[in-house]
Amino acid sequence: MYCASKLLIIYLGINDNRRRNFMNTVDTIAAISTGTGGAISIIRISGGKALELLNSVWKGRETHGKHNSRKMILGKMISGGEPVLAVYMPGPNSYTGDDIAEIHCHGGSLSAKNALEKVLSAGARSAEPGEFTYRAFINGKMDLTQAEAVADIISAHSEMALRLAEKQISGLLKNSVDEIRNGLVNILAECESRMDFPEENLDWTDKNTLSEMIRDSRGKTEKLLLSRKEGIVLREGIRVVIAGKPNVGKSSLMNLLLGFDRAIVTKIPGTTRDTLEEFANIRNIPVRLIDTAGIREAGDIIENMGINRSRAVIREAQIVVWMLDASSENPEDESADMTKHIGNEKNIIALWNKIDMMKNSSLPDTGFTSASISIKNNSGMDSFLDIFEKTVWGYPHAQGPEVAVSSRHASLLDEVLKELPEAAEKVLSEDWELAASNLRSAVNALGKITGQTADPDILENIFSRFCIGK
Ligand SMILES: Nc1nc2c(ncn2[C@@H]2O[C@H](COP(=O)(O)OP(=O)(O)OP(=O)(O)O)[C@@H](O)[C@H]2O)c(=O)[nH]1
Ligand SMILES: [Mg+2]
Repeated sequence: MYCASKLLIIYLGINDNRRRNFMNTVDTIAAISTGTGGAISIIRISGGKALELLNSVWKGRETHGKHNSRKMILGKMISGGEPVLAVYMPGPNSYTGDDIAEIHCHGGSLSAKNALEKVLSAGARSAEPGEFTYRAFINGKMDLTQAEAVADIISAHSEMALRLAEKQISGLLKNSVDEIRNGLVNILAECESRMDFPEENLDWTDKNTLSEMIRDSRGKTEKLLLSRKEGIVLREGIRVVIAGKPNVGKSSLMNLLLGFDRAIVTKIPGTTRDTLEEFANIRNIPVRLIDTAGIREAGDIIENMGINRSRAVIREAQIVVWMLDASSENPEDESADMTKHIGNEKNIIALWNKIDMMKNSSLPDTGFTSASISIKNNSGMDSFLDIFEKTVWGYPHAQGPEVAVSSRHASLLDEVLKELPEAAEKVLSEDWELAASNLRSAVNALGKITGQTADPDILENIFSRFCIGK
C-alpha cells in the first residue's frame, strides 16, 4: 500500500496551480472523461462528495445511494435536457479508490459541457490531467508502473504495445521489481542488524549465502534489463528513414507500407521535395516512417534544400532503408553511390527495387544487409520485412514480451546494477556499513520504479502525459 500522506509531502515539483490541486486530495473533482466525437460522453466525478453532487444535479426514478450502487439509472439533469444515465460507485472499490459518480450523456461537446458545468457549479473542482489516475496511485489502487501503463494503453500504436501495457497494468512489472526489492530489503536488514549488534552472536545468515543472494538479485535485474529494447521500441516507436537516389521508388514504398497514397509518385526524378513523416505499424512495430527527397548532386534551390533535409533526417534515423534501382544498367554504380552517402554507423538495409525490370542476372553485394523487391509486382516484401524485423529486435520476433521496461525503468535498474557488485564485495569482507549503503541505494532506485520512493519530478513527468479526464 502506498501511503497518501507520504506522497502528499513529496508531491512538490509540479507547476504551482496544478501542484496545489494535485496535493489537494480532499476536493471532489470532475471532468469529461471521453474524447470528442463519440456518441456518448461521460462526466466522471471523484471524491467524498461525488454522491451528494450527483443527486444535486441529476434526478431519476430512484435517488442514487449505497443501496443501488453500481446500478445505471435513467434520469435527467435537474436543469433539463435529454434523458441521461448515471451511476454511483462507492470507494474503495472504484478506479480512483474514492467515491465515483458518472453521468453518461449524449455525445457532442455541448451536452457534456453543460452537464459538467452543472457539476462544477454544485461544488466540484475541475480535474487536472491525470488526476483521477494520480488519486488511484495515492490511494494504493495501483503502483507507478501500473499508472504508467494506463498512459501506455492510451498511446499504444500497435497490438504488441497494447498487450505489453495490459500486462503491465495487471502488475507483472511491479511484481518483478518488488521481488528484487524485497530480496534486497531482507539482505539490508541483515547487514543493519550486524552493524547494530556486532557483539551478539545472533542467528546470522552466512556471508557467502548473503553474497549469493545479492548475485541472485543482480541476475534478476539483468534479466529485466534485457527487455529494454523491446520496451523502448514498443512505447516510443522507431524512426525509419527511406532514402536513396531520385526515382528509385522511395515514395512508392512509403505508400505501400502505409496502405494509402500519402506521397506523390511520378516517373519524374526529384518528385519528392520535402521530408514526409507518417505513423505506420509494421509487423506490430510502431514506426515513424519518413520519406525523403532523392539525394543527387545537381538540383535547383528547392530540391537542394530538400536534399539537405534528407541528410539531416538520415542522421537522426534509427534505421535507414536505402533504396537502389535494380533496373539500372550498372547496378555496381548504385552500390558505390550508396557507400558514398551513407556511413556504416547505423542500422542500414540496402533495398533493391524494380527487380521486375532487372537487366542483369544478379545484383552486386552492397556490403550491407540487403533485400530485393518489386513494388510494382508486390514481390519480395515478406523477406524485406523479415530483415526489417530482425534489424529492429536483433532477432526474429514473433511474440510480444511479457514484461518490458521503459527508458525510465531501465536507467533506474542501471543504478541498481551499479550498486550490487560492490554490496556483494563488502558483505564478503564483512564491511556491513558500506554494504548497507550500497544496498540502500539499490532499494531506493527500485522504489522509484514502483513509486514507493518516487520524487516530485518523476511524478510530474508521468502524470503530465495523461489527458484530462483520465
Ligand atoms: N517497374 C517498376 N517501377 C516502379 C517500381 N516502384 C516504383 N516504380 C516507379 O518508379 C517511379 C518513381 O517512383 P517514386 O516512388 O516516385 O520514386 P522516388 O524514389 O520517391 O522518387 P523521388 O521522389 O523523385 O526521389 C514511378 O513511376 C513508380 O511507379 C517497381 O517496383 N517497378
Ligand atoms: Mg518520392
